[in-house]
Amino acid sequence: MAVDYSLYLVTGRELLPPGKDFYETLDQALQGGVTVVQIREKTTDTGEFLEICQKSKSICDRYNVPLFVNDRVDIALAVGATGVHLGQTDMPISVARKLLPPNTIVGASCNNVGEVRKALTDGADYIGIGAVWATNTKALDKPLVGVRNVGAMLELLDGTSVQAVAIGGIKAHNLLRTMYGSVSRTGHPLNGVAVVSEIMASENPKDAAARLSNTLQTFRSGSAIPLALSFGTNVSTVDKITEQVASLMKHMKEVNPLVHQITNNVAIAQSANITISIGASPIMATTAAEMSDLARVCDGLLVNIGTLTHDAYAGMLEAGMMDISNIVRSLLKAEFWSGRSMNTNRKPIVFDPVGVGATEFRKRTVNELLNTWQTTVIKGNAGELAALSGSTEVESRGVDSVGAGFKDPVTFVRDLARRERKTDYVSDGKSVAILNNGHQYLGQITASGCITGSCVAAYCALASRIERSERREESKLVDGDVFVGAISGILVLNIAAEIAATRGNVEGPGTFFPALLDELARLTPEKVVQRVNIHLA
Ligand code: 3NM
Ligand code: MG
Repeated sequence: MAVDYSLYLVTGRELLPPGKDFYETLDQALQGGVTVVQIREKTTDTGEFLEICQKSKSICDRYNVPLFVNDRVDIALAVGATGVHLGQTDMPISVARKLLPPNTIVGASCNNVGEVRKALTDGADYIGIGAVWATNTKALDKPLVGVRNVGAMLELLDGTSVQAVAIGGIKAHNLLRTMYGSVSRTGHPLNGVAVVSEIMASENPKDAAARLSNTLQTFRSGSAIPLALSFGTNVSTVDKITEQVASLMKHMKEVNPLVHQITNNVAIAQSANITISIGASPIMATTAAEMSDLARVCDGLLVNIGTLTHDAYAGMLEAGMMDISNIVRSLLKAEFWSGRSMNTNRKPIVFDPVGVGATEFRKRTVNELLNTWQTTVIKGNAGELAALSGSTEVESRGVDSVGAGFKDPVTFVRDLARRERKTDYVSDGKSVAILNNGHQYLGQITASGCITGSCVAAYCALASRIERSERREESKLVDGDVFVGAISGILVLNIAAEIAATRGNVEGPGTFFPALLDELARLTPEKVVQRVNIHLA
């Protein structure tokens, strides 16, 4: 029997809300779109476990949905289950195979690449990869996998027919991140996700299942994008990009987006000043306790890890979570009710992993942040992007990238963007825009990378504000185009730098910075159109 692993319900009777009946919950979950059910009982006696499986099987049969049994090969055999799921300390796969009828599906829990290799050797039909996120449903005795580490496990399944689901803490609000973030370098996606509490603990299991099922369809259709921002951009030519950049610029001062920036001590004042100069408003708050309030009023978030402290890190985690859950929740709600064009309340997160290669603490922190929320744009120098993607091609010294850079930056950036599903400097995973404006003085002042991040965040915030306003038509933007937003931020800064550097009174980096503020404040779309130097790869 071919099993559809898309939405895999693992039962947990102990999680039912008070007064809820198990079988009714199961039935409703199936109505909502669960595609496979595993009965999991950890403390139930054999007789009762058997009875639960028999009754559950007759319900699943009505929906033509296969039933698997956790751990107990004898019970699977007794009820004629389609499959069994075996943990690492359960019966070995080879022994279970001998006992079970041929064609019984056998799944294995895997926490790391070693366990995946073993499951392949032992002949598992599918693997459950977990725990991907933190969960209270099961006491975990192994480290969290983290969404960014799922891909390396999936890659081992290339060329086999072994299926894979992720498990652990998967909820409606992190499902898109789970799916996009898990795709391997080779393009191998998850076949589905397994959940316990998101459905079992719900007052309305049918809706809970339907929400997950809809989100999976959205992922598979490729139509929606983690934040419904940017991917699938229609930008095809340099002229079109330039036109959109100019259009965004025209709106900046009147829209005046509020850009929340958690940035480093070196850059705070520069970033705030630059943000004002380009026509946006900065707020530079770092404390976790104020993040939920800020997420409501701000139009975009910049997270820059330049002088990372434990406090700032707590704020970053919290801020991103707030944003992401607002965004994804509204996306899902709208998606649920009214199809595709529901892009309300989307807020971009721009992430600047400054010096990520420099210390273990930064590496760990960045990994954790990227395992927690979905950023919209990653901005980094070559060394940072290399460290982020595990490449050793470019090295960093402290926060600076050294050497000649990537041999093939276009391919590198496109691949990274595809894997992380973010816009980059500047790629959406399809097009790569190569921006050639700028001036060497930018490299001679501190925080020029950080202020680039501020400009990118401001323009992404603007793009997402415009996209959900009545200015949309006139702006000529395609859906919430953060690809163009990112390009605009970089272009505006680099072109203002070119103009500032050639002013008569600018003699070097010291006089350059105030001139840069001046030129940013009076930069016009016309000047940008005149000087723009982009090509597409
Ligand atoms: N197995 P929830 S995590 C049953 O890591 C189970 O193998 C896990 O529950 C593993 O969806 C887990 O409520 C519990 O977080 C998942
Ligand atoms: Mg077990």
